Amino acid sequence: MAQSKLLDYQNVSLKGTIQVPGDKSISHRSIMFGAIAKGKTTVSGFLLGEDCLSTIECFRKLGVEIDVDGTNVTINSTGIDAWEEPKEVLYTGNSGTTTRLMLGILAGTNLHTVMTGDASIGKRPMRRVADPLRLMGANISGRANGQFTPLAIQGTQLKAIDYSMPVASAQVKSAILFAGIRAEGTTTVRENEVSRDHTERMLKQFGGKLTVENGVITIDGGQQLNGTHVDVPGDISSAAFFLVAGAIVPNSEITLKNVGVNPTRSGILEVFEKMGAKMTVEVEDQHAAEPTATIKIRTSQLEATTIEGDIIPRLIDEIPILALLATQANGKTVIRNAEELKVKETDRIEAVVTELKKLGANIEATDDGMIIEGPTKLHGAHLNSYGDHRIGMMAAVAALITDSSIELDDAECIAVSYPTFFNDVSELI
Ligand code: SPQ
Repeated sequence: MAQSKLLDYQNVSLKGTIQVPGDKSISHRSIMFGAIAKGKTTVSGFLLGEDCLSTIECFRKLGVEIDVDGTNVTINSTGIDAWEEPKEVLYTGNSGTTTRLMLGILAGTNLHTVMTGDASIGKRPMRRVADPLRLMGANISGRANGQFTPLAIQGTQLKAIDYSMPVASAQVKSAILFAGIRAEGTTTVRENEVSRDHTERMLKQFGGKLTVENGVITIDGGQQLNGTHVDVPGDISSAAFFLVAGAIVPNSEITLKNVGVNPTRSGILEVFEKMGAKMTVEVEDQHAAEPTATIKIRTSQLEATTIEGDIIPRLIDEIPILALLATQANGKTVIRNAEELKVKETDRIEAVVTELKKLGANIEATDDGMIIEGPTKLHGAHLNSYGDHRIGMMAAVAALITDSSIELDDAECIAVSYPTFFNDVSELI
């Protein structure tokens, strides 16, 4: 039975410097590429969140040697053809990224594998990945014709496809690109809206080739990848909670170091600018595989805004915390075109609206987003995380500005992406 956590932070201000943990998306991919490549891969700044540890466990079951020493990880692999057929089910925990990307990887092996995850994963749609992979010749079966886990994959020789993405999803795109590495011919993926491009960037780090032009990605099959070093930057999706906290908690001034600011992820910074946040972004190395920055944020007077269109995939995971931010902004904030939120760890439109209403926020759900009218003084309440790390952290940041404490059910789920979250909160108080 999940325990509740009392979040009692009255009259606090936040001051100081922190470095948020490694990027979740990049950490997953470092293990996947390291396991596919031949030779030794070293990773620094790896995220020790539950999701990324699930990825490591899956590859260990495939016979890949992976050593974890703090946030340094070493992968020794003799390449994908040397993986062993696992005797056990591969358990992907709460991680959509692990489940979907591994589907693309496993489809082109010569192995039979079965994958399953937790209750939340069991409800998340998998046909968005299984269907294009089937067009490549993949053998995938599962509940509701492959829509839900458990999924069984009989690996086979895949063939290239030309695929136009029906939704903006880095997971779908990445699964097809991973499959494309093993397929016969040249695979093309067409994106209408740009989604995070960590897979494309990292493939090149491992010596692979692909082209990206006007939203069209092409990759040749039969490529051999070689082990390398991956430096994982801090996760902007984790930094987002402290960016919002710094902007809405009175008398605060926070510095966040080494935050990944890949333009396909940094939509939140554009929203902060539009809302008038007192923020500076100092980019460290624009030409690194993944650019990083030091971001400073101070308590700010905020104006409402509209968040819609092609910025949505570049800040999709930040919408729960942006909704909290909007409760403190002057005017009506409208979030549109974000229906993808309904198929995350939980229905994040419903969860955000229900929980922020309990605190007294003026917020309504729409079909593809929400409308928030601010500013409102928030009060304490008993909240639910729904087992979703991002809802849990939104509740914890809200507790920094409520007039009395918040009791949060299932706060442990925060360890999925940010196991040291409460230490960092304490560090700044
Ligand atoms: O891995 P998971 O559970 O899907 O994690 C989430 C998150 O909030 O951490 C989504 F719930 O992030 C996804 C993100 O929303 C991670 C991701 C990736 O690493 O490729 C891509 C996005 O999902 P999608 O469905 O848009 O491709």
